[in-house]
Amino acid sequence: MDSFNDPLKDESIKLKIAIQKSGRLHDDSLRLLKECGIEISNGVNKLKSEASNFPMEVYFLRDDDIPQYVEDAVADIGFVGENIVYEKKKKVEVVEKLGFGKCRLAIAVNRHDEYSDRSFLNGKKIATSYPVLVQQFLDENNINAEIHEISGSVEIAPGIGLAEAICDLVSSGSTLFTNGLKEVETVLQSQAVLIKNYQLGHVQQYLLDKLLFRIRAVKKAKNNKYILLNAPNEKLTEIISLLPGMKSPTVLPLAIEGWSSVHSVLSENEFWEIIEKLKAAGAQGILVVPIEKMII
Ligand code: PRT
Ligand code: ZN
Repeated sequence: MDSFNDPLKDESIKLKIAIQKSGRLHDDSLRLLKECGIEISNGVNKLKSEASNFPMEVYFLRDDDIPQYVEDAVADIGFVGENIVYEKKKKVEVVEKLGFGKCRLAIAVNRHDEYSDRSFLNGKKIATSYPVLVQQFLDENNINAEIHEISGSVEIAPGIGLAEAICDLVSSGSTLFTNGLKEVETVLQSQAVLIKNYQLGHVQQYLLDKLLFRIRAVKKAKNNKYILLNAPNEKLTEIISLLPGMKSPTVLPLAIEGWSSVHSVLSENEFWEIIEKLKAAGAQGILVVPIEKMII
């Protein structure tokens, strides 16, 4: 990386990123960049914007268009749902899952249908905006069904007699429920991902690596909590054995004789279980604090 000057100092070089102009991924995309220390003015009525403190140019686009822009190198990278990436089949590389925009592409049928297995779908009409992914699912499962492509309001198709089944994105499930449908198959688990053009230049790759380093630190911090507790010294060995920590917990003496303060990091997954055990082992005054960035 010494064949060029520090790109952060060369104002003509920018990493071009495409994010959704408005919709479900817009706010979280800008929030993630902000958490990475990158300030961008809001782009609701703009097509393009620039970061004030990172060499980055932001394009605000419809999510469906983002893979094409990245394939064509109009944008170097993009934040977009996996559902769009795999449906559009553009030549882009998926680099990192971003942890927001989580949903699943699922097949649903009428709530009263007796659905015992996938063979139910044979000979049926399935309404969807995701014909490529649905066809792939049908082929993989040897199902012969007809795909009816529609661009929106997929969930009303069975009610108006357009199809016997639908395949659409689901998050809470309430849209299916209010339309008298039930979810029966998952075609794809999806979340927002960072995609990149396959032939990124050296400088762009260098800037992407910087961004990825920050994104990973933010994601790690979100999955972990900082914990502080007080413990009687005779219980320290047991309490320390319950705490994984990054290396090992920090133990500091308290002003009161015979007590110590213990500091450590816990992952979100094991959090509640370990807290219960810590209490049972004699820990007191447990404080749990969010971590902003975590670099290990
Ligand atoms: O204008 P543009 O084309 O950019 O936006 P859009 O209207 O096509 O997309 P948008 O903003 O609705 O969604 C953008 C991305 O968010 C999707 O491509 C997914 O990756 C992700 N995402 C996450 C979702 C959902 N959750 C979701 N629940 N996208 C859509 N939905 C819809 C779904 O289609 C259905 O109508 O929400 C409804 C179901 O939600 P529940 O909570 O009732 O199950
Ligand atoms: Zn869209």
